[in-house]
Amino acid sequence: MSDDEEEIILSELSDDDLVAQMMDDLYDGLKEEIEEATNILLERGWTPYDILTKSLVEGMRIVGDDFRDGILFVPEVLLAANAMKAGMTILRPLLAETGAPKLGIMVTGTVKGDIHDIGKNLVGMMMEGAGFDVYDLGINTDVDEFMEAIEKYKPDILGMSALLTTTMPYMKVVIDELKTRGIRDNYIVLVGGAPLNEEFGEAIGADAYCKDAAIAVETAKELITRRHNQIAH
Ligand code: B12
Repeated sequence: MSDDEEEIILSELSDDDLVAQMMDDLYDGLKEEIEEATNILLERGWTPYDILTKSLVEGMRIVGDDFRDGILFVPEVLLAANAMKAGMTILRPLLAETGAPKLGIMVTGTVKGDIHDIGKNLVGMMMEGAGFDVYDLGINTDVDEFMEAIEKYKPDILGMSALLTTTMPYMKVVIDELKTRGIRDNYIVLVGGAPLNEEFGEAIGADAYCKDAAIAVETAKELITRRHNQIAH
């Protein structure tokens, strides 16, 4: 830092300036600053959800645009992702703490060949907050791992994430295996990830494509209720 450059004291910034600063800090991969700012916003009464969506997710969107445009490269994006995860680590227990009644069980994973996990983790956090038990199989999950987890955890919902156009077809491999085993209809299959869309979800035989974590929660609740009603009749 040069002498004439003032050190920024995060706690002295207004909410708007702090959120703008968080986006800069996320862009620069400054993990500690993201942690500090996340805690400051919490102290100021922000909800974990608002902090997630208005600063962290929005910040990552900007990183994504510049990655796409060749302004940022993998090492920088990795640092940004780590900073984002640090913020998410603080928010996760708070989101899960809502005391919502238990709604069901979800098994989730990023499909084989794909190591992107921020979106999947975010969906998992929000689902936990809404009252689901979430078993996360992590990244690079193959069809056998999905099948084993389904047998073990007996979920209501199977969630799959893919961020690459080259890995999204693998979701169909998993759904086809469920069909082969004759158990497809035992599960609600939700899929998500930036390159997907509704048509793709339909084409591979998923129950729903969800654009973001909030929609994932809404859709999960709706489909679970519908399923319970069907069973009751
Ligand atoms: C961060 C990032 C990385 C990080 C990942 C770190 C991590 N731990 O996840 C690193 C640097 C490792 C990385 C690596 C690569 N990446 Co990358 N990466 C991104 C970036 C910038 C952001 C993704 C992200 O986290 N977004 C924030 C989260 C919150 O959003 P989200 O993932 O979309 O999730 C939301 C929804 O989609 C949905 N959702 C997601 N999953 C699920 C699951 C379910 C069940 C449901 C219901 C909903 C849901 O809800 C989420 C929350 O709201 C994207 C750009 C973009 N526009 O997506 C590129 C991007 C995905 N990467 C890309 C590429 C090319 C790569 C690499 C191949 C680069 C390389 N040359 O090595 C490698 C791939 C490695 C591999 N085999 O997977 C491309 C993909 C292009 C394509 N068409 O396939 C993108 C689009 C960038 C670009 N425009 O070029 N990447």
